[in-house]
Amino acid sequence: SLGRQILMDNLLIILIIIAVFIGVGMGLGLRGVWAYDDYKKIWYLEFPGRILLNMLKMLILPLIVSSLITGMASIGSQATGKLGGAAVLYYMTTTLFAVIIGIVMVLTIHPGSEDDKAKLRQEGKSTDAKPLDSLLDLISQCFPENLVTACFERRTTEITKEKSDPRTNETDNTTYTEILDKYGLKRDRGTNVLGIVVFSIALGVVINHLGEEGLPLKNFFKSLNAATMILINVVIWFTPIGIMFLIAGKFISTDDIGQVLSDLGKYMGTVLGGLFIHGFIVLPLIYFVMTRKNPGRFALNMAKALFTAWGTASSSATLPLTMDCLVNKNNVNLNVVRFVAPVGATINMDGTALYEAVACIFIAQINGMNLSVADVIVVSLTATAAAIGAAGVPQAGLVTLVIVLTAVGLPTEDVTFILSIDWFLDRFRTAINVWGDSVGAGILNHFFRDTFNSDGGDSIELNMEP
Ligand code: DAS
Repeated sequence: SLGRQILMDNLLIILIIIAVFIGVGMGLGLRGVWAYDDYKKIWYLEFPGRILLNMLKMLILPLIVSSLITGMASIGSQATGKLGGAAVLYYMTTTLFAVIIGIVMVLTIHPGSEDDKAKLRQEGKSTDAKPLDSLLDLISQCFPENLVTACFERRTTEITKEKSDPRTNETDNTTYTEILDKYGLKRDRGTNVLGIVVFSIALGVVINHLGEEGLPLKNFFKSLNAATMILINVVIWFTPIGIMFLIAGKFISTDDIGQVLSDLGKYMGTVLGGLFIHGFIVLPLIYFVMTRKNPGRFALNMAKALFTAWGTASSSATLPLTMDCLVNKNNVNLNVVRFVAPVGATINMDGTALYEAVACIFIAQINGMNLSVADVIVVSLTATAAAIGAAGVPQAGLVTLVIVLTAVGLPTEDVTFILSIDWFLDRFRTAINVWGDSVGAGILNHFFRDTFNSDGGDSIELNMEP
């Protein structure tokens, strides 16, 4: 049955890759027949894809909670602290590398010029969101006031802009949400994953400390984790069909691809080039230097997750596949995966950070604005923060880009210029986000696997240290 298992595993990845190609082909083919704004037809076509997304999202909550609690309850708090510290160090350095690559690329290629602005011009008035408020928003998300509502709602502090007009003395109280609404961007109102992650880690650590008394809880979440994993194994088989229809729908509903390519081709090239360098050179190099293992093999084993990330444009929805590939194909220690993958999918977004830096400087270029060295530093720091704050859902990065633009005083309505192509870039940056999480798990596994046992914590003695 091992041979059959190997065949089944490869069968799925083959099906996913075929689905991606059929989806693109079907979309391009139907473009000639259907109008791009025939939303009703496209809605029907995308239906299987939406069901896939629903099923994956449905599993996220039990998966994250049970994985984190089981992981934390099994590995002891000292080890947890070390693993957590190392993980954060990895997330921060790689995200910053990504941002630096993006900035170097966009400054050398210089994809934007002032003429572009005339070409892309649209109506709109400038409004700001305060960077400090969005940082506070990030922190308050970590501590949801109500755990139950946090499971289905991302309650956020309203970010207001108070700019009084000296002539009329009127205060403009535009909220962050209003700014987003105005440009047709939807703030993610889904699960507050960050809050759930923080709570689960805390609960898991405490369960570990409780020892004997914590055992029923530990067993409960362990069994929930096992059951969720089985459900995931069933849902995963629906991935090829879902992805195929999602992609086809997207390729039809995009208006004038040729026009977008000629207006934004250089910008797209810059983002894709940066993502390529980060994903194909920097991350593999870091992996090799740290582990002395073959990054190509490691990447091939992640293929299912990477293609799903490309197909769904959501690193949260991809999480079940990411964990599956890490544990079952790359043999990463289950307890390392249980901690690193959910946290990585929530806060570690190399692709998004790179993209935000490029997009922000591109917008500066089309506005004819020369950014000072200080501005560039502000861009890199806020792009990193904005990527951490972005949820793992489609186009979240475009939403948090508003924060980066505000930080250097660029008109936030200019996000509309790059809106038309964002769905496409989103797929690539999501794949890089997932790849970054995976490489992180692989590296941390190299250093920590002996600390943790590989069978989910059974043979580890309950840790009673203070
Ligand atoms: N699509 C996102 C992700 O899931 C984030 C983004 O929009 O950049 O990783």
